Amino acid sequence: MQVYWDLHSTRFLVLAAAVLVISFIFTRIHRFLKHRQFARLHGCEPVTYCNYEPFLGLDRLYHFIRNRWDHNYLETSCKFQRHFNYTFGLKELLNNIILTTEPENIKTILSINFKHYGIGHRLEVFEPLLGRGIFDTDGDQWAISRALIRPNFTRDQVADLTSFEDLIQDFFALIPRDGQTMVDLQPLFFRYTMDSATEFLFGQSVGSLRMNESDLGFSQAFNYSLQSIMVRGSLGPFNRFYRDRKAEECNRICREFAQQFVEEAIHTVRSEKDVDSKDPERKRQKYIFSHELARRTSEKRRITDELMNVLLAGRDTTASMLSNLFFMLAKHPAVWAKLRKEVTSLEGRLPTYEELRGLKYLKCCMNESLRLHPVVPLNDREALQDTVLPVGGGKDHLSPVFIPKGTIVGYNVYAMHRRTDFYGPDAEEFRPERWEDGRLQPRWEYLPFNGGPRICVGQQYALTEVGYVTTRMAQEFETLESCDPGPWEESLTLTLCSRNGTKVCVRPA
Ligand code: HEM
Ligand SMILES: *[C@@H]1O[C@H](CO)[C@@H](O)[C@H](O)[C@H]1NC(C)=O
Ligand SMILES: *[C@@H]1O[C@H](CO)[C@@H](O)[C@H](O)[C@H]1NC(C)=O
Ligand SMILES: *[C@@H]1O[C@H](CO)[C@@H](O)[C@H](O)[C@H]1NC(C)=O
Ligand SMILES: *[C@@H]1O[C@H](CO)[C@@H](O)[C@H](O)[C@H]1NC(C)=O
Ligand SMILES: *[C@@H]1O[C@H](CO)[C@@H](O)[C@H](O)[C@H]1NC(C)=O
Ligand SMILES: CC(=O)N[C@H]1CO[C@H](CO)[C@@H](O)[C@@H]1O
Repeated sequence: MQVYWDLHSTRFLVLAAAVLVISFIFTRIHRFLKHRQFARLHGCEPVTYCNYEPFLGLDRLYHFIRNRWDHNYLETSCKFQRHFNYTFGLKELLNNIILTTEPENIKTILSINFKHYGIGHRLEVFEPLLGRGIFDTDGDQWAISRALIRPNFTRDQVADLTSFEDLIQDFFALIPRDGQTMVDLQPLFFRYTMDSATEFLFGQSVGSLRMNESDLGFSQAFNYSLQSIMVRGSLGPFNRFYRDRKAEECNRICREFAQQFVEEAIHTVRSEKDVDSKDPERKRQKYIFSHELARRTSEKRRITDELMNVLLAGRDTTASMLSNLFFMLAKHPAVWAKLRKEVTSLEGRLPTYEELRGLKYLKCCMNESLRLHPVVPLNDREALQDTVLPVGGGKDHLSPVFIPKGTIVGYNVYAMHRRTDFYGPDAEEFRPERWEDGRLQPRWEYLPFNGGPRICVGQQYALTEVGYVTTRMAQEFETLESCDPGPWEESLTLTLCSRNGTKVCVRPA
């Protein structure tokens, strides 16, 4: 009896296993044929893979880690992109990744076939700090966030320069003026943008420029939370095994800090309603983002999430741009002199929004900074369905490329901004003049703020802030000298900034 049973169950198991294996093979074959048919239909040709070791791609993985370590990851990526004619495949552990620097492909990902791609892989990493909002969700949820936020970045709110000026005074107070003492502007820019962002979003600045470095509570917690996001992001699929208690604590501090302003906003907006009905001619008050959100939803969690999302998207980016720009300005005295000459048109007055927009050379410098050092240098999307990129396949790299569902497609803005076929043989040089007289009118080959439906909502805000700080610096300081003997080096965290900070000496006018 016993023997009969054993035989019977063994037979059953073997049979079950066989069915499983066969169905697995069958689905694989089915998928392969389906893919091949789809690829043929669209005239796709395979891309070149850059790995020598074709199974797990360990050779490339090793090089990437090493380049990160040597702080020349982006520089190396340019050579690589050029060598592989700007579109190629990469095997990384069990994933197939497609990397591209081709404007036509990027336009397809971000605009033409926008719906074929998502950022689902981002949510997992960002959610503990951000919750779910505009920056880390997809599909309908993202569209709702975008509609909630978008209308409130109009000219009127961006054009209010008084809070930028208040902070400039705090900022100037921290800069030694003898022309000899070295100051690192980079941490000051990070404090400046933290103060301006919290003022704009919460209605009250955290005042980090006025504090001693030892009590930058919120800023430090936020800083640590971002670092932890970066570590988790770089672990890929293994990130769920990563536990960082200090980061959890910092996330809690940041969110509770924001929550207190959300309570206040909801309260203010409620009491406003009572007043409003009596006084329809309510005079225009200072613009506060959290109040604007509270007028449109009373869900506290939603407001908190959106505030954290916009803070993350807007703060480090703007500070990084300032530190990259000033690193290069300090290395190019002639450019600084030309900027100073341009702002003399203000005759020492504070600029208005219109006057700021009229400073042409300033705009050239900002464009050039974002070209050479795009603050978001690398980005990616995940294919949500089988789809096609227009170029990069085949021997001539000109055929369409098949992108199966689930593939990560990475695009390299840094390398694209340095392509000599778009920007000429001096593409590696900082030369704002190349933008003068509208000579360059790039489209998808220039992408500091992304493009398509997910284009940066804070672009005008950021350019106004950076333009304002630069103009005021140019009015205030005659000389701006670099105290850094070396060239600019990359520091690649969530954003791209100068590894050695922005060390300068300044002398007042
Ligand atoms: C120099 C400064 C800035 C740069 C270079 C920059 C760049 C970018 C880029 C490249 C994206 C696209 C990210 C992606 O989809 O993967 C983005 C999105 C975004 N940016 Fe900016 N940004 C800057 C400043 C700001 C500021 C100041 C704000 C807000 C006050 C802001 C708010 C946002 C938001 C909310 C998104 C998400 C939009 C969406 O996904 O629909 N950004 N930004
Ligand atoms: C890139 O294109 C050029 C010119 O079309 C060709 O000579 C070269 O072999 C290509 N490189 C690769 C890696 O295929
Ligand atoms: C900052 O520190 C100095 C001495 O280190 C102290 O005199 C000053 O009161 C502190 N300021 C604040 C705002 O804590
Ligand atoms: C934020 O983190 C960076 C990178 O870890 C560190 O260098 C910097 O000093 C930190 N800034 C503050 C204000 O804590
Ligand atoms: C800066 O770049 C933008 C975006 O490509 C372009 O439209 C604008 O004309 C440029 N500004 C100048 C002064 O060249
Ligand atoms: C960074 O700045 C310090 C201080 O000015 C300088 O001694 C050092 O050489 C710089 N490092 C690089 C790589 O330029
Ligand atoms: C100040 C301001 O422009 N607020 C706007 C925010 O968005 C909503 C919805 O479009 C508008 O009604 C507000 O006027």
